[in-house]
Amino acid sequence: MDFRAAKLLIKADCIKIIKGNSVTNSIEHTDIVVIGAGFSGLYAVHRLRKDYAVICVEAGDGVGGTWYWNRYPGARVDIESVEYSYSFDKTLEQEWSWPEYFSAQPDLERYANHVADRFDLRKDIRLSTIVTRMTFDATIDRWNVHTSDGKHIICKYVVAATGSLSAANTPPWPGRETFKGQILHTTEWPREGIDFSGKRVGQIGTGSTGIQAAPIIAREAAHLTIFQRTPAFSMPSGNRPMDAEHEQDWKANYPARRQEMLSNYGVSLMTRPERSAHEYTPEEQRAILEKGWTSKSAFQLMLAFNDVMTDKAANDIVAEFAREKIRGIVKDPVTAELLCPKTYPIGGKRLCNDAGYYEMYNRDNVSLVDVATAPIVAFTEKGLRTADAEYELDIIITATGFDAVTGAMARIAIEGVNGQTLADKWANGPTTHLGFMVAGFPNLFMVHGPMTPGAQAQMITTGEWQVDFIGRIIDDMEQGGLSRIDATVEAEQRWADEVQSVSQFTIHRFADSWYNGKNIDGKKGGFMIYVGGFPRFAELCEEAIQANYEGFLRS
Ligand code: N01
Repeated sequence: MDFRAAKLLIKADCIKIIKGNSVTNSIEHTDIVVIGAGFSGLYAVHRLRKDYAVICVEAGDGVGGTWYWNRYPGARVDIESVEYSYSFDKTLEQEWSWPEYFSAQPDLERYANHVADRFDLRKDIRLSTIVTRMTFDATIDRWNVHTSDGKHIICKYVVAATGSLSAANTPPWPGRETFKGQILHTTEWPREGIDFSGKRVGQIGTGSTGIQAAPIIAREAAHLTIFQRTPAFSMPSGNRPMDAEHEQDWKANYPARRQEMLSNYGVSLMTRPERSAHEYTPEEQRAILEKGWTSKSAFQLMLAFNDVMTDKAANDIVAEFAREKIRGIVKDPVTAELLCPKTYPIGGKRLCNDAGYYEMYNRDNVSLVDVATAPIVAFTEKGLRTADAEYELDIIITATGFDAVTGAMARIAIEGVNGQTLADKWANGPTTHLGFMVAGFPNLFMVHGPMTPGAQAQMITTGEWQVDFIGRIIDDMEQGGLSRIDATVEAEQRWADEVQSVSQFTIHRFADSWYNGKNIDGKKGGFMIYVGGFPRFAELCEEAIQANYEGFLRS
């Protein structure tokens, strides 16, 4: 029997999977709710809508997710745009042109809007709407989804494309309301921009975001004070206008390149090293590192030797090279030394990319304040107070990152079977099966969820892969006439063991970062990113499905 014809007539035959939305007693019914219209959410709408009715709920008043919210000055991707783009439509690949190698936020947002229009996705997307609460009704295997506009949607599946870097981390210092100036978080930047001219600006945070924003703000502001807790390693981004030959080369070779990306970290065209750092003389090491530094390929430095990420001694060689670069660029030796990371390995936190970040410290209107030794304690009427001084400011920018990976999901009141909430279940750290499902929360799938490769792989391409994988699971459910899929607690434990064990082989374990939740005071849990590589991740997912849905319970 055609599976669409056989679509479920399950426990409550009034609520069957329907290929089409309906409304009864002001409750809407649909097959799938997708949360988030970022790049993965947009593709989920496109992919799943082919066979099912879909409602996508998006908090922003536009599409693009990360590239909608993060419109701070300098926001730019650190993976080549020809790669960091959708693969699902061959015509789209050919018709779209990126003006630069590493696109800036406006171009990425423009691309997201183009895709939404081109594939007519908007009709199924509800903008400016937040999912506030979700409860699973185990008697009918349906999710009740409540949204900020007072709507109640009943659906069979939820696909959460909520993003792993979407819930802002706003440090909880007292006195925020007393500050007479303006406080901005980089991920909630006003569309109309900010005029920094003549202003005394303070920026807290020197991660990827802060490092991109600061040089641009410094050019405009009267004075920029950077409050740094931990210095980051950063290398020149190598951004430049796109050249026609490079674009044509990609367009002619997309199928093979996309394949190559999936057998890698979602990126191709990186020269993979074959030899250990220890196989080279210091002079040879230096020559290789110089080449990496000027490679114009964001992370080539980390690929100088095959053991940079696994051997502390090899890593130290690269880290010292990067510190020498900082000392060579920054003229004031005290500032240069403060900017040199010494407490964790290079690559232990995600390597940053910049356009003139270190050079910026040679400007007269920029100063660096070390808030590791004298932490920020409060906002004041005039600015910020640290343990040993007060700084007068007109604008304070918090480039303080995210309650990453779990934050967006844990902030929604999600109640699974037996009334347990997801926030409670994850109170001591996230648990998932293959990063897609959480035991006790049936029919709920996550894209780029906790314990997937996340930002350790290229998010658009691997996001498409994950959406397709979820689509396959749903198709199998429908073809099999099933109503519920859940993960087992044992499978969650096995996956947690796998995630922890692969992380022990890498130097990530020596760094506190959003990868392990240690960027936020009191956040519990271990390593939240799968660093065993995307190919192995995909292989393990495939194996679970092939082994009759090992680790899943289907009924
Ligand atoms: O966030 P972060 P981000 N007092 O967590 C500091 C992606 N991304 O938004 O290191 C003082 O890295 C914090 O200090 P510390 C990319 O995956 C990509 O910059 O915790 N300081 C740190 O300096 C990236 O990894 C791109 O000691 C405080 C900063 O705030 C991820 O997003 C661009 C503090 C936060 O750095 C996150 O980057 C931008 C406190 N209480 C982002 N709390 C590209 O594609 C926090 N900090 C290029």
